Amino acid sequence: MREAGQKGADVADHSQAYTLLAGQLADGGLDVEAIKRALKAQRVETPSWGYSDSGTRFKTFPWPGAARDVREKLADAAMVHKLTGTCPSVALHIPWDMVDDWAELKAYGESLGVHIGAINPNLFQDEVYRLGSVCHHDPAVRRRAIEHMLECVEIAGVTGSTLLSLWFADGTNYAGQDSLSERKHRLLESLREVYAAMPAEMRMLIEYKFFEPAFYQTDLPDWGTAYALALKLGPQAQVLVDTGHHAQGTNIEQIVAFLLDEGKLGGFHFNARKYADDDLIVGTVNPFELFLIYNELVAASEAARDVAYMIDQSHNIEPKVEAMVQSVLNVQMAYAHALVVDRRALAERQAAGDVLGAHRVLTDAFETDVRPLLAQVRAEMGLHPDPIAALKESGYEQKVAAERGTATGVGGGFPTT
Ligand code: RM4
Ligand code: MN
Ligand code: MN
Repeated sequence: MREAGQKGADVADHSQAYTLLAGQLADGGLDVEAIKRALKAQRVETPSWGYSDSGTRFKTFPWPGAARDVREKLADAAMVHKLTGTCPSVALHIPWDMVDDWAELKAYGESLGVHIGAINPNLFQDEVYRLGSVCHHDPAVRRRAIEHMLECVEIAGVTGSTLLSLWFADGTNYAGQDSLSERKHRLLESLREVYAAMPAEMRMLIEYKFFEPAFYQTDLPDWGTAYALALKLGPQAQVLVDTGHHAQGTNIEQIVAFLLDEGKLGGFHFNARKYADDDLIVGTVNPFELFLIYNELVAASEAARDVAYMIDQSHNIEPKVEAMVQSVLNVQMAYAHALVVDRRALAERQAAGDVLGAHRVLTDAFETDVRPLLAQVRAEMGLHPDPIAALKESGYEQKVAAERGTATGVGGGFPTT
């Protein structure tokens, strides 16, 4: 029996709907074959940390079959890639995913059909980082942070990763706690040393976040700060936009447009921030915003060629593999909507000063039901037109639940006594 709400992606009826849609798009002057080629070439990297048990400072609810180590995370990521055809790489977090033999892990991933993507150093969980890492007043702590990043550059060399993805928890909680300008100098000086150690093909992605864990001041609070740093460091340094790291109401697509135009948009961390910053599935609350971001990326064309698309989510109350597949589908949906924007009409309406006419070109695209197009693309890629249904039919979740079991005593960040 067909589940309610799944009709648009139904295997049996998508071809008819696709034929109708393809005709309409072609009549509107769009090249449907080119749109399908673009969708088939879309890539989204999934994060190792999205497959394991994670929670909040209140509670971590263990999920049956959640990945317990990096090999199981790679296996889950490979399953997501098998279902979507879009996710051949996996971001790692060091030391969460630390192994002795990186060449062996790389080969293991490849045997499953995935490769290792961005390397994310962890600069916030060691005891010494209580007052920060690269901005810390003590040079010995900064040294430790720098050495860890250099170690990550080396790991990336062995795994074949070309992205060093940096997020710092650095900041202060009280006015006067530390010198704001000195912290700025320490940050730049530390990053310069890491930048100098990177091979030519590697890029440093600098992530910003406007609050948390420090609440008075954050050393990298916004895109402008990250951009200024990237400019000083050089062409291999770029900005990473995490969609969850802005104040409510921020116009993220404008930031995207600016950075793209300056050649400084390195990549994305996709998620939805209704929760706090990066725990909810991208596109679940604000699909229009995600569409507008993709609209800028499609409009930028070649200038968006090297942008890295990554998911940064920690799933707390939902099935992890299904959550990741859903995230990828939402990103594909945003891209498909952006690809059906009538760009000629948009330019015409803009040139005519037609405020609402131009706006309607965008809403027309956003309101187009592109599900038959995506189903057709998947069918042409040899995939199930409905990856969620395929996941459920595969029995994968039951299989890993039986094999891996359910963790006990995962707790949460608050003391229990
Ligand atoms: C941060 C940021 C980083 C992520 C950490 C765990 O808020 O989004 O990208 O790695 O959380
Ligand atoms: Mn992030
Ligand atoms: Mn975050």
